[in-house]
Amino acid sequence: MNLTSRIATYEFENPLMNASGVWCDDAEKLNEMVQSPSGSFVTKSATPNFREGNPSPRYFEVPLGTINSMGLPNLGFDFYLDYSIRFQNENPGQVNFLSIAGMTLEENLEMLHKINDSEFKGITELNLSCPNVPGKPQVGYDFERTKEVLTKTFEFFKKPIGVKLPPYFDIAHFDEMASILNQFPLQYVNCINSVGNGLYIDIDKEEVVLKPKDGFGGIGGAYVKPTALANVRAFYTRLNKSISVIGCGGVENGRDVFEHLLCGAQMVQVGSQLAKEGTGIFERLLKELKEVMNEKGYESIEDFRGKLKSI
Ligand code: IRO
Repeated sequence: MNLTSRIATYEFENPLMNASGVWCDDAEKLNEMVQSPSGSFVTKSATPNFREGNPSPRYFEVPLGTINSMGLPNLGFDFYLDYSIRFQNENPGQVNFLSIAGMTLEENLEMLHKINDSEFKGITELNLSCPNVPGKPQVGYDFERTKEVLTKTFEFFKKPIGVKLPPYFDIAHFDEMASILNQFPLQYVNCINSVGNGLYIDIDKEEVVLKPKDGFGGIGGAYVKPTALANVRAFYTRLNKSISVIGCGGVENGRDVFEHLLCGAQMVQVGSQLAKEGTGIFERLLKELKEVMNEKGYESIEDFRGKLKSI
């Protein structure tokens, strides 16, 4: 069975990856991602310098998913760039995704210049949708600002790049964002980041479960799958064919992976369930995806990718 997937000029053995932020913040976890059978991996969104992030508790697991308000804790951009260059040099022909999330436009441009001038051959992911830094709204909900960030980026940036988007909930917003994205030579868009600023509460204690922001945090897992699929489908049907879609949200089993692919995703990322289960999940998901494909008589992803039917 052929699970080959492509983004830009790169080919991956299968479409599975971690979602940025999950199992990718330090060398130990990144090494586990490299060892796993996932098709690729993405690093934790980086800022130019080390960040402690928000106070704990800042992550909480519930049966239907997770809530987090990590606040962009990371080892600093240089660590993730160096790790990625070492990975590509030690694994010829393989590349990873390098995620950046500057606190300002200037910080993003500073990191993009460093990537442009480096030996990095992989794909950059510009995170426009972190919901958890107090006082910093998600760029992806500000259409004009998004256009400005992309305009400034493509004035000089020459390497493959995609954007991580927040979920949208209105057809007018799908239309407007897609028409902006279509003006730029992006390689992909990644739908979706966590559903921002949800609230999970402990009924016995009558209190919130996270310390930052009075308990408000990004929701992931089964709660968000229909929203994730809608965003993948909406952008797949609106974007230029040169812009791929990466699907992220609510993947717990092989059927969920199949659904993202059916909506048009090229790669499928796993966040909440990877955090709960560890990198062993990739072997299970690959086995389950092959079982679904087998039942349906499909031999390669291209047999069904994007072919969701309307009624
Ligand atoms: O709080 C985080 O670090 C975080 C980020 I940058 C993001 O993009 N999405 C998320 O759910 N959490």
